[in-house]
This record gives sequence, C-alpha cells and structure tokens, in this order.
Amino acid sequence: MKLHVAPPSPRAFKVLAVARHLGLDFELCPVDLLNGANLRPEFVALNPNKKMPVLEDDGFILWESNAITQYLTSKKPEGGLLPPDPRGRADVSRWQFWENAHWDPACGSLIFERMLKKVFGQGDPSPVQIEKGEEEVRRFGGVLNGWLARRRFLCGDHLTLADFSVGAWLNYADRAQYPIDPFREIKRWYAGLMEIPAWRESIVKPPF
Ligand SMILES: N[C@@H](CCC(=O)N[C@@H](CS)C(=O)NCC(=O)O)C(=O)O
Repeated sequence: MKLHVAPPSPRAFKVLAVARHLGLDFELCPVDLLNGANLRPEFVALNPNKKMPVLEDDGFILWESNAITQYLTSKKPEGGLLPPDPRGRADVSRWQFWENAHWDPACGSLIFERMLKKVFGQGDPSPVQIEKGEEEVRRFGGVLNGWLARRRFLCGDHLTLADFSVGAWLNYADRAQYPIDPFREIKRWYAGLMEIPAWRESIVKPPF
C-alpha cells in the first residue's frame, strides 16, 4: 500500500497517524507541493484534483483524507477506530463531515495566511482573511469545546477516527495563532492526543 503525502499537512497527518496507530504496512511516497509535484501528469493520473493525500492499494486508488482513514480502518477493524454499531459509526461520520465542512476551512485559512502564503509567493497575509478565519475558529472551536466538556474523546470514552481528523489541525494551533485560549476542553483533549505514540511520531516540522 502506498500513501502519497506531504507529511507536514494536517490532511496528510491524519492519514499517516491512523496508519501508524493501526500498525499498517505502507510505503510513504512524498509529494513535494512546494515544487509542484502534484501538477505532474503521473500524480494527476492518481488524483485529477491535483491534491494529496492519495492512497494506492493494489490498483485501488482513493483520494480525500477522511475516506482514506476509513479505508485504513477496514484493514484492521479490531483497532477500534471505527465503531461497529450504526450510531457509533454515524457519530464518527458526523465529526469527519464537520471537520471537512467547517474546521478544515477555518483552521486551514489561518495556516495559509500566517504560514504558507509568503512561502508560495502569494504576498502578505490579508487582515480581512485573518479576521474571517479567526471568527470561524472561534465559532466552531466553541462548538468543539462545549462538546468535549462532557466527553473524554470526541465520540465518547474511546479514541476514534474523529479525533484524528479534527485533532490534526491543532498541531498548528500555536504557529497559526488560532484564537483558542479560552477553550480549556480542547486543550485537555489535545494534550491526551499528544500522548499517543503514532500521533507524536507523525508530527513533522514544515521546512519553513
Ligand atoms: N478535501 C481534501 C483536501 C486535500 C487538499 O486540499 N490538499 C492540499 C494540501 S493540504 C493540496 O494538495 N493542495 C495542492 C493544490 O491544491 O494545488 C482532503 O481532505 O484530502
């Protein structure tokens, strides 16, 4: 199984951390986004969206990070990251959809403005975009914090894919300056995620 990834990205992180946590064998194929590796024909043949991560498994090609994490759990259902009962699974889906719809764009915009924009030669951070990003992180971070106040992990007492998908973005909370200071439950939960060996092992400092 091959994972085509740019490891510093939270979208790559969740895939790598899940694969490692489950103890799956895989080949890490680096995608150098800074040098446009995602635009090369051989990569576009894997994902016409020109985006990583992409999984390749014996002729099966899958893109979209959350779909990849679900596929990985099917290789080791006993790993416990995706509950077998319909409600438990729906709860995990809820948070993975939420992450894709709200949390990824909110956190991603601050990562882009404060960390990536200059590196990609797109000029200075835009105060308007930063204000918008901060507003969204406050809004959805408030939801996350309130939810976690009554739970150890996002879907209850056990670690699931939901924690990997949503928590991945917290790896850049300091560098991208998310306005999450008042959110104590998020911090408590994230400190717990940092105790997971595969989590720590998958954190990669970007080369800038
Ligand atoms: N919804 C997709 C988003 C993937 C994505 O946006 N990947 C970014 C890097 S973090 C990318 O490859 N961007 C390259 C580009 O858009 O040119 C997922 O979760 O897999």
